[in-house]
Amino acid sequence: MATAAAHQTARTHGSAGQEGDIDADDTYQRVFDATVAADERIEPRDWMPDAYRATLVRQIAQHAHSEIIGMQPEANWITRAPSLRRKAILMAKVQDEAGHGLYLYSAAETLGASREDLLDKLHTGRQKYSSIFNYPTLTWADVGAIGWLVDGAAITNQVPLCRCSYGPYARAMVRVCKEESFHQRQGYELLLALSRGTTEQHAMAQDAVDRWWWPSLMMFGPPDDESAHSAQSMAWKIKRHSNDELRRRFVDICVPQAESLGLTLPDPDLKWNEERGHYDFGPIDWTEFKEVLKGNGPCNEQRITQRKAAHDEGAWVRESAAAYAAKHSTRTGVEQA
Ligand code: BYC
Repeated sequence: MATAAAHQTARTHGSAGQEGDIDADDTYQRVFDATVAADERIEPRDWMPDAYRATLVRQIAQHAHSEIIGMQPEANWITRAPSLRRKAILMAKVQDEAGHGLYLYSAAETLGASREDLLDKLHTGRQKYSSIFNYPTLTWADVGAIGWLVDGAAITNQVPLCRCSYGPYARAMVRVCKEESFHQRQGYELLLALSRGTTEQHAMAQDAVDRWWWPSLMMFGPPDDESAHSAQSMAWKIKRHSNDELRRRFVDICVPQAESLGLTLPDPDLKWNEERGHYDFGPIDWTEFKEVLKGNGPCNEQRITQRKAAHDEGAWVRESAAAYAAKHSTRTGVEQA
C-alpha cells in the first residue's frame, strides 16, 4: 500500500523521480492501482499506464466518431419530417449528437490526443465508429427505430460508463445519458404513433424494427469470448460490464416495450428463461458484423465520403475561428501589458 505522501506525489504526473526511475515507476503504478481499486477517479494530471491512456483514447475516439457519423442517417430525414413538430425535435436531436461529439473529443484531448489527428484517423479508416451507422434510414419510421433501439442500446452501454475510472469521460457520460434518454423516448413515442396509426403506418414501423433489431444487438460488440479488450478494460474499471451482459440487459428491457408498442421483435427464439431470469434470444450473425467492420456494410463508403466532404467544406469555419482566437489573445495580451 502506498503511503499518503507517496500517493500525493505520485498522483501528479511527473512530480516524483526521474524518467526510468524503477522505484518511482513502481510507486506510480501502485498509486494508480489503489485509486482504481478504491473506485476513485483518475484525472488528466495523474500518472497512468501508457496502455490505459491508449485504451481510453481508442474507446473515446471511437465513441466521438460514432456521435458525429450518427448524425447522418437521422439528418437524412430532417427535410422530410411529416410535421413542423417532428422536424424541430429531430433537428434538436441531431444537434445533440454533435454536442456529444464535442464533449468526447474534448475528453480525448485531456489525454493528449489532438482532435485533428483523431479526425484524420477517422477519415482514413484507422479508427472505427459504431457499426450501427452503416445501415440506411429507408423510411420515416427508421427515425423512431433509431431513437428507441439505437439510443436505447446506447443508454444501456453508457450508463455504466458514468462510473468509468477516468474522470473526464465519466463526467461527459452523465450529460450524454440524460440527453440520450430524451432521444430514446422520442423514438418510442414516434413508433407508438405509427403503430397506432393506419395499417400502412403500422407496417412501416414493424419493417423498421425488423431491420434495426439485429444491428442494435451488434452495437454491444463481439461476444465476450471474442472481445479483445474487455478483460483489461474491466480490470481498469473503464468498462463495468461485459458486452454480453449489457446485450442481455438490453433484450430484457426491449421485450416488454415492444409488447406495449404493439410491435414484434424479429426473433422466433425469443422467450423468457425462468431459470436464468433473462430472455433467451437467437444467434447473432457475426459474419455480418465483421463485414460491416471491414467496411463492407451498406453505407460505409457513403458515411465516410460525406464526413470528409463536411470536414473540407467546414475548413473556412475552423480557420476563421482560429484567426479570431489568435487575434483575441493578442489583444488581451496588449491590454494586459
Ligand atoms: N462497432 O474488444 P471489444 C450512439 C470493435 S454512439 C464498431 O469488445 P471494446 C449514438 C472494437 O472497437 C454509440 N466496432 O472492444 C450516436 C474493437 O476494435 P479495435 C457508440 C466495434 O472497446 C448518435 C473490436 O471490435 N458507443 O450511441 O472493449 C446517434 C473488439 O471489440 C463495435 C460507444 O462507442 C461496434 N459496435 O468494446 C444515436 C460506447 N463493437 O478498437 C446514438 C463506448 C466492438 O481493437 N464504447 N467493436 O480496432 C464501448 O463501450 C466499447 O468500445 C464497445 C466495444 C462496447 C463498443
